[in-house]
Amino acid sequence: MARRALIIGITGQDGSYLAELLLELGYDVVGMVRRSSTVNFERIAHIQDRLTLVPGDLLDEASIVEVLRSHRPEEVYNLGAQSFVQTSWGQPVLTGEVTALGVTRVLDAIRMTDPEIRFYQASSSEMFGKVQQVPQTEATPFYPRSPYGVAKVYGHWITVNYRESYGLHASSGILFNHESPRRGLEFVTRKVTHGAARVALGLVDHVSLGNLDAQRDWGYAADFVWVMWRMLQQDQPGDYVVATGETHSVAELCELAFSAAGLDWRDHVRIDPRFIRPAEVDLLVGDPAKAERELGWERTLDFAGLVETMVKADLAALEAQR
Ligand code: NAP
Ligand code: F7E
Repeated sequence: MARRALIIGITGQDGSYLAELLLELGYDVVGMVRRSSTVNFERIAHIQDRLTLVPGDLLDEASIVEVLRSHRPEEVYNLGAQSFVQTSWGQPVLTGEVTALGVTRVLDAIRMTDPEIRFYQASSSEMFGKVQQVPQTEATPFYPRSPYGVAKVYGHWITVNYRESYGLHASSGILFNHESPRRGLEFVTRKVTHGAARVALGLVDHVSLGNLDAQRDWGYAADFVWVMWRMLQQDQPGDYVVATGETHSVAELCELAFSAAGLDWRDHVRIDPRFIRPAEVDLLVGDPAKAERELGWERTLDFAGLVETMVKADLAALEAQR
């Protein structure tokens, strides 16, 4: 009989890639989706008829219990979150309810319905924030710099705590930034690749950004979902840094993206203080040695290839709309 997995956050960037992967691996894939007044299944439309989509919300524990009782998954991937760092200053309590306490609601629902379920928590390099070590490893102390980062630290530690308190097979992937043509338009990579494509097509003449000096360890989202699945196939649960080991600035991102669209970024990027954050994470670069050794982690696309892929996808999509 096919194994069954539940993805919380299936409508998001990572949820859509993970759903594709698990279908390829022969799983029955159940996705928990929250109610909204309009359908937002764009990222999973191409596989929707192969998925079982069920209602539920990280703010409502009974709905999670009901999903677990009715669908009996063997693996649960919690990718659901208020995931945009900038929004977390404007909506800090909501971010805490969804991104932090939401994890406890899922873990508690697992503990009460079926403690044999294997659990994946989407932890984040934002937990390292004002970095205490370069590069960051599983042993680097956390120093989050936003309400989002603080909420993710809570989610991470409650996952460790339920593992140690109740013996759950609960793992935490400390994933560094990962991007794709399916990335939300508000995140800097997609904002820049989509912006460069729009400038190239004459739709706008510039993109407004904040801090161009911030450095990130950017990888390709489709590579990262494989490692989530690998964590749940281990005999023992654990915590893993997943990163490329390379860092690049927002300015370098702009240079590559605009050049892939045949443009010079200096002519089309403006600084707008609205996009400067109250507290910044200046530099992230991860050391993925443990994930490489124990999970066989490797990336398939380097940074330049990723940016070029995203620009080409944005150009093609915008041209198709004309
Ligand atoms: P994303 O595109 O923003 O997707 C977030 C998902 O969470 C969406 O499906 C969203 O549903 C869902 N969600 C939001 N609030 C919810 C609620 N109250 N109840 C149930 N579901 C809710 O994020 P992503 O980039 O795929 O990231 C996946 C996870 O990894 C997130 O937890 C994120 O914080 C974490 N993470 C991401 C990165 C990265 O670089 N991408 C790195 C480290 C960690 P709607 O579609 O209805 O909004
Ligand atoms: O910002 C700078 C900004 O919003 C990256 C989420 O997936 O990864 C993501 O969080 C950097 C920051 O991602 C703009 O100040 C400059 O330094 O793309 P971002 P993030 O904050 O790193 C982590 C790992 C997660 O877990 C999160 O869920 O780019 N930046 N100018 C800008 N950023 C944005 N968004 N917009 C700008 O105009």
